[in-house]
Amino acid sequence: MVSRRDFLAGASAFLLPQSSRKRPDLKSSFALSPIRFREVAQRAGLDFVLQNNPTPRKHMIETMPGGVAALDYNNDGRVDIFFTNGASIPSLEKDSPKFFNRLYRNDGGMKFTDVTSEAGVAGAGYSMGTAAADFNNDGHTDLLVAGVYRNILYRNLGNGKFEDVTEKAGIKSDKWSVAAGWFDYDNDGWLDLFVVNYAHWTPDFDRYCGERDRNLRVYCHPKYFEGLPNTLYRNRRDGTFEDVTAKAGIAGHIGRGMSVAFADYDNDGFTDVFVTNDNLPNFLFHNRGDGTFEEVALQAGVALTNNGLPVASMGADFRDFDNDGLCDLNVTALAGETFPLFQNLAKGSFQDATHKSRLAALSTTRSGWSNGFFDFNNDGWNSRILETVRSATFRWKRALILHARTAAALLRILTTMEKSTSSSARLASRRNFGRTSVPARTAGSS
Ligand SMILES: [Ca+2]
Ligand SMILES: [Ca+2]
Ligand SMILES: [Ca+2]
Ligand SMILES: [Ca+2]
Repeated sequence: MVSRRDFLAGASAFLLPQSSRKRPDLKSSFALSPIRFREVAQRAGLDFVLQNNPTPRKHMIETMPGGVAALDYNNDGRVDIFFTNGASIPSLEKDSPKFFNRLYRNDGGMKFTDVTSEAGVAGAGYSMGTAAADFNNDGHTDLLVAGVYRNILYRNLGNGKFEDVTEKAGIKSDKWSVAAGWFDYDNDGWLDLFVVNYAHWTPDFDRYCGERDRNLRVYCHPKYFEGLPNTLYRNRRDGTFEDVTAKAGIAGHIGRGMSVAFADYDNDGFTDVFVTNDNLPNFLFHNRGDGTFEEVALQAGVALTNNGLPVASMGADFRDFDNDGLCDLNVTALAGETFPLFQNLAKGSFQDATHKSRLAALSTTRSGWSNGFFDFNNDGWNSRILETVRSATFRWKRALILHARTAAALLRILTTMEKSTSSSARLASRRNFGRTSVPARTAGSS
């Protein structure tokens, strides 16, 4: 492990004149094993295909799904996979099995079985994100599905089946929700629920965007959609929730939320909340520890990139990529905007390290949704995986970006990766990491 100072010296070494350049420590990089993935989804029985149901009217919701959660719903020690799915438009009903959300049971040996029907989680409505966690502390992982005017809370009954307890729990479905996450904001040992809302939209929204003369209709820019506040539910510990959005200081902040990530970035013992906003400044809700939050993204340096402009922020991960004990932030955005990396400098402030880390150059041609820091080669340093989509064609593509100990090692690895990514870096599943999946008890803090 090296300090942040050492990392910064290494990361910026190639920008410095030779005389002041530190000799990079290459030992760890030589020991790195190659990272290889094989696509096994079909063979494993993971045949889910997302039905976002694109229409000629180019409804904004069509661009937003889907979500995925990795959870062990039957407590057999094997991680199962849940996918969310779209619906018919304008009815927003799952009027065909092709629109069902899907739960795949992991049977071991890289084989999965579709158990959607028997588990009772086919769902309703146009679903977007999902978040899995044991909200009632009974040892069985429950599921929250966020969607367009339809959020669903499933209680895991412990016998392979789920019960829809949305109404009983007091979870409202009066907004277009895109994502959600579970975290314990009041440290009472019971998980509370944060729901990310996007914007006002109804199937009647029919603004024409594009060029009528050429009959070229495109999805409207987010600026035409009035944003929404997010929602915070406090767990009452009796199976019901209290909407504390206003009381906690969340309601006054209007954004176009895309995803949420949690971490105690200032190490004060209370979990804080980061929300990406589409073409609006991001939110960092600092947990005051008294049941309320203050929005501090601008002063912390994570609302905008260094050029002072908001970007189409989508996925977020809030973890410590440089192993200095402080949680950092990475965000995905559209091609030309880069995937901003905000490095935690302690005392509540971050610096935009997107260019310094070379992530700017690597990400500027890509559009990304999901992202996460993971240590793929077990060297103690988080590599980074991005699920990227070419904005023009919506063809899914994935990229791996390694974080290495020094600039020299980083450059060497990146050169190799750039050559090999397209041919050999294949993920184990079709949608391995969802931007809205929060399978951990407190996501982003590990
Ligand atoms: Ca399992
Ligand atoms: Ca439970
Ligand atoms: Ca709680
Ligand atoms: Ca905190």
